[in-house]
Amino acid sequence: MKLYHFPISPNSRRVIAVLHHLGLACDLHALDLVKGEHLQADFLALNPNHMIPTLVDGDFVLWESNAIMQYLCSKVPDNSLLPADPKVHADITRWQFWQTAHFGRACGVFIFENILRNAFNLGEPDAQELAKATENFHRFAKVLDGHLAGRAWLVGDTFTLADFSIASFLELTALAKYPVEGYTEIARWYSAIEQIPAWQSSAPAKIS
Ligand SMILES: N[C@@H](CCC(=O)N[C@@H](CS)C(=O)NCC(=O)O)C(=O)O
Repeated sequence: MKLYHFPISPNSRRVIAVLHHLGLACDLHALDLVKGEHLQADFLALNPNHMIPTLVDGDFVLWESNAIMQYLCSKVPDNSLLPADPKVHADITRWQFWQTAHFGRACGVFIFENILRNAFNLGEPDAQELAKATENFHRFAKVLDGHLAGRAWLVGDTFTLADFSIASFLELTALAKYPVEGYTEIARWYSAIEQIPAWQSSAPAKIS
């Protein structure tokens, strides 16, 4: 297998954490998004959205990080990241969809305004966009914090794809400046994620 990724991308990191946890061999191929390597014709043929992560497994090409994570789990029977029990499976999938549709979108505005604008020379952060994103962030962070109260992990009694999917955006908290103050359950849970060996080994070499 070959995974196209970008080292500081949260969407890439969660896929790499799954590869590490499951012990799956995969060639990691970093694309430099700043240089526009994802806009080259050979990559566009794999993913016309020009987005990483993108997985190639023989003649099968898969994009969308949460779908890739589930596909990787399907290669390892009885894994704890995505148990086969239909209700547990659906619960994990629910949190992954929630991340893509809601929490990740709120975080994405902070990433764009406070990190990418600077990296791509796109001018100062847009205060109006950040104000809307702040409202949205609180709306969904409250849901996450409330769900985590009294629970070690999002679903069941061990970490799953749900935890990796949502935690991946929180690694950028300091740089993206998410308004996380007061969300004590999220902070406690994220500290536990940071102790997971596959999470640690999937960290990009340096984020600054
Ligand atoms: N929903 C997608 C999002 C992927 C995504 O946003 N990738 C970004 C990097 S984190 C990207 O490749 N952006 C390049 C572009 O949009 O041209 C997923 O979960 O895989």
